[in-house]
Amino acid sequence: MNARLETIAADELRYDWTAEAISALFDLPFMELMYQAQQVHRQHFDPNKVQVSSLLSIKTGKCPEDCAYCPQSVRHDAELTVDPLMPLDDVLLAAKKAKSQGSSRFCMGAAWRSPKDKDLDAVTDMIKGVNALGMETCMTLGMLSQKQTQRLKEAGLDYYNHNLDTSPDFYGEIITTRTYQDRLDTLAHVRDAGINVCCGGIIGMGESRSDRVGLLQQLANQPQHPESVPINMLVRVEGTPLASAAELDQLEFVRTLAVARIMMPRSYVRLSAGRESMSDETQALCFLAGANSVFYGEKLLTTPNPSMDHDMLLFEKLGMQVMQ
Ligand code: SAM
Ligand code: DTB
Ligand code: SF4
Repeated sequence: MNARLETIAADELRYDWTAEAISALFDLPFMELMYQAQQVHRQHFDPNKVQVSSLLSIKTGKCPEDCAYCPQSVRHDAELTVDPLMPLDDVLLAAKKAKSQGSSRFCMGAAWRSPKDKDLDAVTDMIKGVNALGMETCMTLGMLSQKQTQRLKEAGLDYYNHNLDTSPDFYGEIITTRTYQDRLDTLAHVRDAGINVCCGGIIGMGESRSDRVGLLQQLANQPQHPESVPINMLVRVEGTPLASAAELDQLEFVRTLAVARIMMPRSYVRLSAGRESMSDETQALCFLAGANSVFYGEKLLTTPNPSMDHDMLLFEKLGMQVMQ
């Protein structure tokens, strides 16, 4: 076993990652990095299995926040069909369909800065209804107070998605309407309520490699590693400030996934937004780097995702099976 991997194995589940140690992983020759990531991956997961979740936007657009990447911000002029909070029956219909198509987790997203208490009455009904179908539930609703996370937990919520998005240093270039600390506070409330944490970020927003290092450092040095780590490749949406961001080298994206896998060995690392513009070959490298979860279904929240037929063919070509 190579010396660096021995260190990783011995110190498994580290929460004290330094920027230097993370940079050293990024700097490894590509083949070496992939080899190490694959070895760590195989210690904890079946390398031929992929977890799939379906996404539904339950409230779309007119968000007061100014996230530079997001088509749902009221401050940008992306083309978008604005929709108020979806009725319960429509949500359950979409969840049933997702279940029949093979998804075991149903993720519901709302374009809110944070939910109001009356919004929570409606979403707790959605959680109960989706759980009753025998599916895991995930929600992403913006910032939450401690009391609100307790309500979600009591309703049976399995996962809450709240991303850090980027490094603390680069954050101010992307969002000005809420702070990094606001995000960390919400994550602490989610964790304290006993809800599984889904937390990751976006790559390709014009950040430097040291920002990618900073993001992963923040993710891995939380009191517990997030159970699920979505790594999104920026979807450049017309009308948003990042519409013409420079395209990131896809191998740098693969490296980011590999480093995330090594740093958070037991977490599900999700190859999230951005698959629509990736070749099958790039996605195969992402799985080799240790990604073992994807969003499944033609649409993310508002932007396209690969068709289910395409994904099934890809999994078949790679000999991968969907986790039940
Ligand atoms: N409004 C809530 C919030 O921001 O917490 C929940 C929904 S928000 C759309 C969920 C996540 O989607 C964001 O944190 C961001 O990481 C991701 N996202 C949004 N737009 C994206 C884009 N154009 N490309 C990649 N990821 C994106
Ligand atoms: C996450 O990290 N990625 C998903 C999910 N969490 C909610 C959202 C991706 C959104 C991409 C842009 C859109 O479709 O609006
Ligand atoms: Fe609103 Fe979430 Fe989009 Fe930011 S990412 S503008 S908070 S919907």
